[in-house]
Amino acid sequence: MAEDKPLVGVLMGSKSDWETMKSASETLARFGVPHECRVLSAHRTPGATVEYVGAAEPRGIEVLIAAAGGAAHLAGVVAAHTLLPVLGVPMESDSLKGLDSLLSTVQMPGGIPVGTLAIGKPGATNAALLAVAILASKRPELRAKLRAFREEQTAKILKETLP
Ligand code: RP5
Repeated sequence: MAEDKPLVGVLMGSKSDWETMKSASETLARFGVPHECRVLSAHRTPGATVEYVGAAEPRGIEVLIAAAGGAAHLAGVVAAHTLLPVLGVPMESDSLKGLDSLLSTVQMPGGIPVGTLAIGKPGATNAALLAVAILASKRPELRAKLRAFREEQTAKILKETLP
């Protein structure tokens, strides 16, 4: 892409989320979208989280992805501090398999939206694809890449054979 400054910030509450969230980073990289990945927690680093989010838009970031698990407040806190679109990815948790993360990310009270994706890796991948779609609305070259990706995916499925 023409831009080289990050357009997407991928935040996660813990390094332990990276195994899942690297799918978001890999997907953004596949589309050539400049992005940055950071560990920032709503609970453990509240001040640094708010500071990062406040600086994101002035630095040119256009979409934020926020992943967290358990009592997952990160995406909501991020959304409370920015006008940028925030995509939430609930992490699978040991105790409740991510249902806790899903509900605490998706059930935002009216007024502060978080676009919440599926639990775990599919959500991480789809958050990146949705970020690409948001960025593509004013970048024709990215829209063409997204169309090619869909066509490739369709062709792959149609080629599947069963034993
Ligand atoms: C959340 O707690 C993180 O997003 C992570 O999914 C979960 C567990 O974190 P660790 O105890 O592995 O650091 O804040």
